[in-house]
Amino acid sequence: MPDFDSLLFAHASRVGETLEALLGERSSGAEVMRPPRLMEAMRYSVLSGGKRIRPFFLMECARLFDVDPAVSVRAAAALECIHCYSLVHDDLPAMDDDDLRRGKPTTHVAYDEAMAILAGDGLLTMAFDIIAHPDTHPDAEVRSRLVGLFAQNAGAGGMVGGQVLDIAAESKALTEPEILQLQAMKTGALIRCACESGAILGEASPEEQAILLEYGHLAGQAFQLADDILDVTSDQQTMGKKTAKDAIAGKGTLVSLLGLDASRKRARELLEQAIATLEPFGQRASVLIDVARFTVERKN
Ligand code: GRG
Repeated sequence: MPDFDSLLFAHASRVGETLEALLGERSSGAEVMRPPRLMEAMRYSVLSGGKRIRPFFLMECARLFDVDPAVSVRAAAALECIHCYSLVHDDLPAMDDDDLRRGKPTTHVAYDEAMAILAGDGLLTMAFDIIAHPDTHPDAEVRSRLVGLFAQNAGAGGMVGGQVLDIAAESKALTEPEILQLQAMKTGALIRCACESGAILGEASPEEQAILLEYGHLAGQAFQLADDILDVTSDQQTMGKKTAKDAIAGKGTLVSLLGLDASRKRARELLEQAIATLEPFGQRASVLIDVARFTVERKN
Protein backbone atom coordinates (compact mmCIF):
# COMPACT_ATOMS: atom_id res chain seq x y z
CA MET A 1 0.00 0.00 0.00
CA PRO A 2 1.56 3.38 -1.00
CA ASP A 3 1.94 6.05 1.69
CA PHE A 4 -0.66 8.83 1.86
CA ASP A 5 1.38 11.46 -0.02
CA SER A 6 2.08 9.06 -2.89
CA LEU A 7 -1.60 8.10 -3.08
CA LEU A 8 -2.67 11.76 -3.09
CA PHE A 9 -0.19 12.42 -5.89
CA ALA A 10 -1.29 9.34 -7.86
CA HIS A 11 -5.00 10.24 -7.66
CA ALA A 12 -4.27 13.89 -8.52
CA SER A 13 -2.27 12.77 -11.58
CA ARG A 14 -5.08 10.49 -12.68
CA VAL A 15 -7.61 13.32 -12.32
CA GLY A 16 -5.30 15.65 -14.26
CA GLU A 17 -4.91 13.14 -17.10
CA THR A 18 -8.68 12.61 -17.26
CA LEU A 19 -9.32 16.36 -17.37
CA GLU A 20 -6.64 16.77 -20.07
CA ALA A 21 -8.39 14.13 -22.16
CA LEU A 22 -11.87 15.59 -21.60
CA LEU A 23 -10.70 19.10 -22.48
CA GLY A 24 -8.60 17.93 -25.39
CA GLU A 25 -9.27 19.01 -28.94
CA ARG A 26 -11.10 15.90 -30.10
CA SER A 27 -12.76 14.83 -26.88
CA SER A 28 -16.23 16.05 -27.78
CA GLY A 29 -16.22 14.53 -31.29
CA ALA A 30 -14.65 16.11 -34.37
CA GLU A 31 -18.00 17.51 -35.50
CA VAL A 32 -18.40 19.81 -32.48
CA MET A 33 -16.79 23.26 -32.69
CA ARG A 34 -15.52 24.52 -29.32
CA PRO A 35 -13.93 27.99 -29.44
CA PRO A 36 -10.17 27.50 -28.92
CA ARG A 37 -9.73 30.49 -26.60
CA LEU A 38 -12.58 29.34 -24.35
CA MET A 39 -11.06 25.84 -24.19
CA GLU A 40 -7.69 27.35 -23.38
CA ALA A 41 -9.20 29.41 -20.52
CA MET A 42 -11.02 26.32 -19.21
CA ARG A 43 -7.81 24.30 -19.33
CA TYR A 44 -5.92 27.11 -17.61
CA SER A 45 -8.51 27.16 -14.83
CA VAL A 46 -8.65 23.43 -14.18
CA LEU A 47 -5.16 22.16 -15.03
CA SER A 48 -3.39 24.60 -12.75
CA GLY A 49 -2.43 22.39 -9.84
CA GLY A 50 -4.46 22.32 -6.67
CA LYS A 51 -4.61 19.59 -4.09
CA ARG A 52 -7.48 17.71 -5.84
CA ILE A 53 -8.80 16.89 -2.38
CA ARG A 54 -12.48 16.59 -3.39
CA PRO A 55 -11.64 14.02 -6.10
CA PHE A 56 -9.54 12.16 -3.52
CA PHE A 57 -12.48 11.96 -1.08
CA LEU A 58 -14.74 10.72 -3.87
CA MET A 59 -12.36 8.09 -5.21
CA GLU A 60 -11.46 6.77 -1.76
CA CYS A 61 -15.10 6.62 -0.58
CA ALA A 62 -15.91 4.67 -3.77
CA ARG A 63 -12.91 2.40 -3.21
CA LEU A 64 -14.39 1.34 0.15
CA PHE A 65 -16.92 -0.51 -2.02
CA ASP A 66 -14.32 -1.87 -4.45
CA VAL A 67 -14.85 0.73 -7.18
CA ASP A 68 -11.60 0.99 -9.13
CA PRO A 69 -10.18 4.57 -9.17
CA ALA A 70 -9.86 4.11 -12.95
CA VAL A 71 -13.68 4.15 -12.99
CA SER A 72 -14.51 6.68 -10.24
CA VAL A 73 -12.03 9.18 -11.72
CA ARG A 74 -14.65 10.49 -14.17
CA ALA A 75 -17.06 11.55 -11.42
CA ALA A 76 -14.07 12.87 -9.45
CA ALA A 77 -12.95 14.96 -12.44
CA ALA A 78 -16.49 16.32 -12.85
CA LEU A 79 -16.52 17.43 -9.21
CA GLU A 80 -13.14 19.13 -9.67
CA CYS A 81 -14.60 21.04 -12.66
CA ILE A 82 -17.31 22.42 -10.34
CA HIS A 83 -14.73 23.32 -7.69
CA CYS A 84 -12.50 25.09 -10.25
CA TYR A 85 -15.44 27.00 -11.73
CA SER A 86 -16.25 28.25 -8.21
CA LEU A 87 -12.65 29.42 -7.71
CA VAL A 88 -12.65 31.27 -11.06
CA HIS A 89 -15.91 33.06 -10.26
CA ASP A 90 -14.93 33.71 -6.63
CA ASP A 91 -11.75 35.47 -7.84
CA LEU A 92 -13.66 37.87 -10.15
CA PRO A 93 -13.64 41.62 -9.40
CA ALA A 94 -17.36 41.41 -8.55
CA MET A 95 -16.58 38.89 -5.80
CA ASP A 96 -13.22 38.57 -4.02
CA ASP A 97 -11.24 40.43 -6.69
CA ASP A 98 -8.12 38.28 -6.40
CA ASP A 99 -5.21 38.20 -8.81
CA LEU A 100 -3.42 35.09 -7.52
CA ARG A 101 -4.69 31.51 -7.36
CA ARG A 102 -2.64 28.34 -7.05
CA GLY A 103 0.45 30.53 -7.37
CA LYS A 104 -0.59 31.83 -10.80
CA PRO A 105 -2.55 34.83 -12.15
CA THR A 106 -6.28 34.24 -11.75
CA THR A 107 -8.26 33.41 -14.89
CA HIS A 108 -9.70 36.92 -15.38
CA VAL A 109 -6.17 38.35 -15.11
CA ALA A 110 -4.67 35.82 -17.52
CA TYR A 111 -7.59 36.23 -19.96
CA ASP A 112 -10.32 38.80 -19.26
CA GLU A 113 -13.44 39.02 -17.13
CA ALA A 114 -15.88 37.86 -19.79
CA MET A 115 -13.70 34.86 -20.63
CA ALA A 116 -13.33 33.99 -16.93
CA ILE A 117 -17.11 34.04 -16.45
CA LEU A 118 -17.58 31.88 -19.55
CA ALA A 119 -14.75 29.48 -18.64
CA GLY A 120 -16.46 28.99 -15.26
CA ASP A 121 -19.80 28.42 -16.97
CA GLY A 122 -18.14 25.98 -19.36
CA LEU A 123 -16.60 23.98 -16.52
CA LEU A 124 -19.84 23.81 -14.55
CA THR A 125 -21.83 22.54 -17.53
CA MET A 126 -19.06 20.16 -18.56
CA ALA A 127 -19.29 18.53 -15.12
CA PHE A 128 -22.85 17.45 -15.88
CA ASP A 129 -21.88 16.29 -19.38
CA ILE A 130 -19.25 14.02 -17.79
CA ILE A 131 -21.65 12.64 -15.15
CA ALA A 132 -24.43 11.95 -17.66
CA HIS A 133 -22.13 9.89 -19.91
CA PRO A 134 -22.45 6.08 -19.63
CA ASP A 135 -18.66 5.78 -19.12
CA THR A 136 -19.18 7.31 -15.67
CA HIS A 137 -21.40 4.41 -14.60
CA PRO A 138 -23.30 1.87 -16.71
CA ASP A 139 -26.50 2.22 -14.64
CA ALA A 140 -28.60 5.27 -15.69
CA GLU A 141 -30.22 5.29 -12.24
CA VAL A 142 -26.82 5.80 -10.58
CA ARG A 143 -25.91 8.55 -13.07
CA SER A 144 -29.22 10.30 -12.49
CA ARG A 145 -28.69 10.23 -8.70
CA LEU A 146 -25.24 11.74 -9.17
CA VAL A 147 -26.63 14.52 -11.40
CA GLY A 148 -29.18 15.42 -8.71
CA LEU A 149 -26.61 15.26 -5.93
CA PHE A 150 -24.09 17.45 -7.77
CA ALA A 151 -26.78 20.02 -8.65
CA GLN A 152 -28.10 20.20 -5.08
CA ASN A 153 -24.67 20.63 -3.55
CA ALA A 154 -23.39 23.13 -6.14
CA GLY A 155 -26.57 25.21 -6.30
CA ALA A 156 -28.65 27.66 -4.25
CA GLY A 157 -29.01 25.26 -1.30
CA GLY A 158 -25.28 24.46 -1.37
CA MET A 159 -22.16 26.23 -2.61
CA VAL A 160 -23.80 29.10 -4.52
CA GLY A 161 -26.12 29.80 -1.59
CA GLY A 162 -23.12 29.70 0.75
CA GLN A 163 -21.33 32.25 -1.40
CA VAL A 164 -24.36 34.56 -1.15
CA LEU A 165 -24.29 34.25 2.66
CA ASP A 166 -20.54 34.90 2.55
CA ILE A 167 -20.99 38.15 0.62
CA ALA A 168 -23.71 39.26 3.05
CA ALA A 169 -21.33 38.51 5.96
CA GLU A 170 -19.09 41.41 4.92
CA SER A 171 -21.65 43.90 6.25
CA LYS A 172 -22.97 41.97 9.23
CA ALA A 173 -21.41 40.24 12.26
CA LEU A 174 -22.33 36.56 12.26
CA THR A 175 -23.05 34.31 15.22
CA GLU A 176 -21.33 30.93 15.50
CA PRO A 177 -24.37 28.99 14.17
CA GLU A 178 -24.58 31.41 11.22
CA ILE A 179 -20.88 30.92 10.43
CA LEU A 180 -21.28 27.13 10.60
CA GLN A 181 -24.31 27.27 8.29
CA LEU A 182 -22.45 29.46 5.77
CA GLN A 183 -19.38 27.23 5.79
CA ALA A 184 -21.40 24.02 5.57
CA MET A 185 -22.87 25.40 2.35
CA LYS A 186 -19.95 27.26 0.78
CA THR A 187 -17.20 24.72 1.41
CA GLY A 188 -18.82 21.73 3.10
CA ALA A 189 -21.34 20.98 0.36
CA LEU A 190 -18.78 19.85 -2.25
CA ILE A 191 -16.87 17.73 0.30
CA ARG A 192 -20.08 16.04 1.46
CA CYS A 193 -20.98 15.60 -2.21
CA ALA A 194 -17.62 13.92 -2.86
CA CYS A 195 -18.17 11.40 -0.05
CA GLU A 196 -21.79 10.69 -0.88
CA SER A 197 -20.99 10.33 -4.59
CA GLY A 198 -18.35 7.73 -3.76
CA ALA A 199 -20.96 5.78 -1.81
CA ILE A 200 -23.49 6.06 -4.66
CA LEU A 201 -20.93 4.92 -7.25
CA GLY A 202 -20.16 1.99 -4.99
CA GLU A 203 -23.87 1.22 -4.61
CA ALA A 204 -23.43 1.28 -0.83
CA SER A 205 -26.33 0.47 1.51
CA PRO A 206 -28.40 3.42 2.87
CA GLU A 207 -26.68 2.94 6.26
CA GLU A 208 -23.21 3.10 4.70
CA GLN A 209 -24.19 6.17 2.68
CA ALA A 210 -25.40 7.90 5.85
CA ILE A 211 -22.07 7.20 7.56
CA LEU A 212 -20.09 8.68 4.67
CA LEU A 213 -22.37 11.71 4.53
CA GLU A 214 -21.72 12.37 8.24
CA TYR A 215 -17.99 11.76 7.73
CA GLY A 216 -18.03 14.24 4.81
CA HIS A 217 -19.89 16.79 6.92
CA LEU A 218 -17.30 16.64 9.71
CA ALA A 219 -14.32 16.51 7.33
CA GLY A 220 -15.74 19.52 5.46
CA GLN A 221 -16.05 21.50 8.70
CA ALA A 222 -12.50 20.56 9.65
CA PHE A 223 -11.24 21.52 6.18
CA GLN A 224 -12.83 24.98 6.37
CA LEU A 225 -11.59 25.58 9.90
CA ALA A 226 -8.06 24.65 8.79
CA ASP A 227 -8.47 27.10 5.88
CA ASP A 228 -9.46 29.88 8.28
CA ILE A 229 -6.49 29.08 10.53
CA LEU A 230 -4.10 29.09 7.54
CA ASP A 231 -5.56 32.41 6.38
CA VAL A 232 -4.25 33.88 9.64
CA THR A 233 -1.04 31.88 10.17
CA SER A 234 0.33 31.20 6.68
CA ASP A 235 1.61 33.38 3.85
CA GLN A 236 0.94 34.00 0.17
CA GLN A 237 4.02 32.07 -0.98
CA THR A 238 2.95 28.86 0.81
CA MET A 239 -0.75 29.16 0.02
CA GLY A 240 -0.46 30.26 -3.62
CA LYS A 241 -3.19 32.83 -2.90
CA LYS A 242 -3.56 35.96 -0.79
CA THR A 243 -3.81 35.45 2.97
CA ALA A 244 -5.33 37.52 5.82
CA LYS A 245 -8.27 38.01 3.47
CA ASP A 246 -10.98 37.41 6.06
CA ALA A 247 -9.65 40.05 8.45
CA ILE A 248 -9.19 42.60 5.63
CA ALA A 249 -12.75 41.97 4.38
CA GLY A 250 -14.05 42.18 7.95
CA LYS A 251 -15.49 38.67 7.65
CA GLY A 252 -16.24 36.81 10.84
CA THR A 253 -14.81 33.28 10.98
CA LEU A 254 -14.56 30.77 13.80
CA VAL A 255 -10.96 31.94 14.27
CA SER A 256 -12.00 35.57 14.81
CA LEU A 257 -14.79 34.40 17.12
CA LEU A 258 -12.98 31.72 19.16
CA GLY A 259 -9.30 32.68 18.78
CA LEU A 260 -6.48 30.57 17.34
CA ASP A 261 -5.93 28.12 20.20
CA ALA A 262 -9.60 27.25 20.60
CA SER A 263 -9.93 26.93 16.80
CA ARG A 264 -7.01 24.49 16.65
CA LYS A 265 -8.60 22.49 19.48
CA ARG A 266 -11.94 22.49 17.65
CA ALA A 267 -10.25 21.27 14.45
CA ARG A 268 -8.70 18.35 16.37
CA GLU A 269 -12.09 17.50 17.89
CA LEU A 270 -13.74 17.53 14.46
CA LEU A 271 -10.99 15.24 13.20
CA GLU A 272 -11.58 12.77 16.05
CA GLN A 273 -15.33 12.84 15.39
CA ALA A 274 -14.82 12.27 11.65
CA ILE A 275 -12.53 9.32 12.37
CA ALA A 276 -15.05 7.85 14.85
CA THR A 277 -17.79 7.75 12.19
CA LEU A 278 -15.63 5.34 10.17
CA GLU A 279 -15.47 2.70 12.91
CA PRO A 280 -17.98 0.34 11.22
CA PHE A 281 -15.62 0.04 8.22
CA GLY A 282 -12.64 -1.02 10.35
CA GLN A 283 -9.22 -1.21 8.66
CA ARG A 284 -10.78 -0.70 5.20
CA ALA A 285 -11.22 3.00 6.03
CA SER A 286 -7.58 3.71 6.90
CA VAL A 287 -7.06 6.02 3.88
CA LEU A 288 -10.18 8.01 4.81
CA ILE A 289 -8.68 8.48 8.27
CA ASP A 290 -5.44 9.70 6.65
CA VAL A 291 -7.22 12.20 4.40
CA ALA A 292 -9.28 13.57 7.29
CA ARG A 293 -6.01 14.08 9.18
CA PHE A 294 -4.50 15.75 6.10
CA THR A 295 -7.37 18.27 5.89
CA VAL A 296 -6.47 19.49 9.39
CA GLU A 297 -2.67 19.20 9.28
CA ARG A 298 -2.08 20.50 5.73
CA LYS A 299 0.23 23.44 5.12
CA ASN A 300 -1.67 24.93 2.19
C1 GRG B 1 -18.41 31.65 -6.82
C2 GRG B 1 -20.36 30.04 -6.75
C3 GRG B 1 -19.12 30.52 -6.18
C4 GRG B 1 -18.66 29.92 -5.07
C5 GRG B 1 -17.36 30.23 -4.45
C6 GRG B 1 -15.18 27.87 -3.28
C7 GRG B 1 -15.71 29.20 -3.03
C8 GRG B 1 -17.18 29.42 -3.22
C9 GRG B 1 -14.91 30.20 -2.71
C10 GRG B 1 -13.43 30.06 -2.60
C11 GRG B 1 -12.95 30.90 -1.48
C12 GRG B 1 -12.50 30.11 -0.31
C13 GRG B 1 -11.20 30.51 0.24
C14 GRG B 1 -13.23 29.15 0.22
C15 GRG B 1 -12.83 28.42 1.43
C16 GRG B 1 -12.19 27.06 1.27
C17 GRG B 1 -11.83 26.70 -0.08
C18 GRG B 1 -12.90 26.25 -0.94
C19 GRG B 1 -10.55 26.77 -0.43
C20 GRG B 1 -10.04 26.38 -1.75
O1 GRG B 1 -10.06 24.98 -1.89
P1 GRG B 1 -8.74 24.09 -1.89
O2 GRG B 1 -7.89 24.42 -0.70
O3 GRG B 1 -8.02 24.65 -3.18
O4 GRG B 1 -9.11 22.67 -2.06
P2 GRG B 1 -7.13 23.89 -4.27
O5 GRG B 1 -6.42 25.01 -5.01
O6 GRG B 1 -6.17 23.00 -3.54
O7 GRG B 1 -8.07 23.14 -5.14
